[in-house]
Amino acid sequence: MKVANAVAQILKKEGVDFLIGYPVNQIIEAAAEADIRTIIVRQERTGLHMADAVSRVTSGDKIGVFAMQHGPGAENAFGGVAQAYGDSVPIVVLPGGYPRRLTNIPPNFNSFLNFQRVTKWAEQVIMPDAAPDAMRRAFTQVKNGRPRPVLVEFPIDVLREEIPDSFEYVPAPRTRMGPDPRDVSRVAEVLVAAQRPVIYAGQGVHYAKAWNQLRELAELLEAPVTTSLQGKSAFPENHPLSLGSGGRSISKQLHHFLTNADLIFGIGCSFATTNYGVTMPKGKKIIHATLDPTDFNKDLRAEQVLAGDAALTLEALLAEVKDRLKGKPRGRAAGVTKEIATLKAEWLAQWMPRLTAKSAPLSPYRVIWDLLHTVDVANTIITHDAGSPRDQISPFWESVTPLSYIGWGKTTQLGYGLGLAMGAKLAAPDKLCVNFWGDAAIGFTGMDFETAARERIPILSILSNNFSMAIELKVMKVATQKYRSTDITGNYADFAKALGCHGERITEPDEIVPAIKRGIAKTREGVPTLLEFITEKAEDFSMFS
Ligand SMILES: Cc1ncc(C[n+]2csc(CCOP(=O)(O)OP(=O)(O)O)c2C)c(N)n1
Ligand SMILES: [Mg+2]
Repeated sequence: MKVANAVAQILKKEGVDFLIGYPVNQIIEAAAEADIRTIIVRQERTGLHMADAVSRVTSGDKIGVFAMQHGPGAENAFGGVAQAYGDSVPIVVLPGGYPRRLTNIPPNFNSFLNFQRVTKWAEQVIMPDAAPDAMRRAFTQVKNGRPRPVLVEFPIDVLREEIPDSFEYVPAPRTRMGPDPRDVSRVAEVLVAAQRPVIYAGQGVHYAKAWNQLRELAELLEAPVTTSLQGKSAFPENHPLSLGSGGRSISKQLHHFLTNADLIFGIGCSFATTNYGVTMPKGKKIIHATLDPTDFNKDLRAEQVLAGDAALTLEALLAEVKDRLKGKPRGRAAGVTKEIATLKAEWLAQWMPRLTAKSAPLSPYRVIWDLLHTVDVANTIITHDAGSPRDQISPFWESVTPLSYIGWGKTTQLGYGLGLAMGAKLAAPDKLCVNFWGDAAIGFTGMDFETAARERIPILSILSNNFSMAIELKVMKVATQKYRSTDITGNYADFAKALGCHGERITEPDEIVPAIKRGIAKTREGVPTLLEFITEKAEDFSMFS
């Protein structure tokens, strides 16, 4: 058979249900021949974002796969792969390549060379017979160790060549690595001794599905829990020990507890320095438990480190901590949860005028608050976008079930949220999948509403249209005043309708909830929906420094 068909057979063996792609790449045609649903997007970036969400919302059980053509397709895909790399998402990227005789000659774009720094594994297949081995290596890398994109470039002439039908392929294994037991007991000692510990959970908890173990450890230690944006929803945010998630904007209770912590225990997180994560206060004792030792002592010095899968690490710690506590809790829970509840009530009271504002243009906070109280939160998967929408929604959206919030922002590509919501809907069709974004964000990837309509991927898109790049107002004062440089415009409800979706423009506060209900009903009928809320250029965020 042809190499392209062999690759499709391998994808099938690896459990790939759909191949997201953009022509021309012979693997797309071969996948369709092998009964793998092919989903064609309107630009490579969105397709990669969709593949990304497939991996995220399944904890990597299903690996998102994307195929594109050599040259322009590969070049245009760069952003999507870089975003997945930045946020550590395991996807398989299958670019075509120039024919072998041209592949290393400028100016031809060579994916093997150019994607090295945004993948954990990149290979170019130069011999037809090497295709199964290359795919085995790629899937082994993507299913093990730190989640990150892998890439296999297939020159177009290779894809057309034959390999024996009898080629062998066994799906790549998956394994977990656990921490050194000596480190575990040292860390347990420190955790038990801490007076005001805070647990900081990252997305490693999602990939390890270690939600129950995290909760058990928190309850055992009577310690409050926060998460990174990527880890949001790893701990129920309505739990009395929850401080809500970190991000650029955060809750008052999180700020208070971090400031007063004597120990911060990071599990499944990178502690990477970022504008879009909570900054750990200086001088705190840090314990860092994560899968990839390259994150240790990188941005923060850690007192102790534990290398391993989050589930294995938490299970080992649970046993050691239980041993030390001997069934006698320290009796801190009542005090800690009361302190959290008091601060949370104060914080929400302070924000309530914004969350329930009756003004028009609408307060974006009111839109978020009404959305939160209209959808079935436990059965919704929501994601933000770059810009103000992220910082408006992330502290106030109370996630109650694992993987119900796709948080991101190690890099912050405007327009990422649409593909994430679409990929989430593909992987979890019974969930309401929502993206919350601004009018600059829709400018990047909005055309893929046509993909949502054509492919029947009924997401609910919540747009905050303030006719502005509001988050830039502070840093573009002169350009705005002289040249209106932060102004943008559009009628996005009409735009969505023109592409075959349901679209509504909402201007009045009383109309918010009815419109959301109509939108949800439309998604149930299989129609993607865009609700365009006309909002104020809000510049207030729940920030503390
Ligand atoms: C691809 C890309 N380019 C530039 C930026 C920088 N950036 C972040 S937010 C933003 C404007 C956001 O405007 P909008 O989506 O309308 O949200 P608003 O702040 O107005 O609510 C810009 C330019 C980015 N995040 N991504
Ligand atoms: Mg805007």
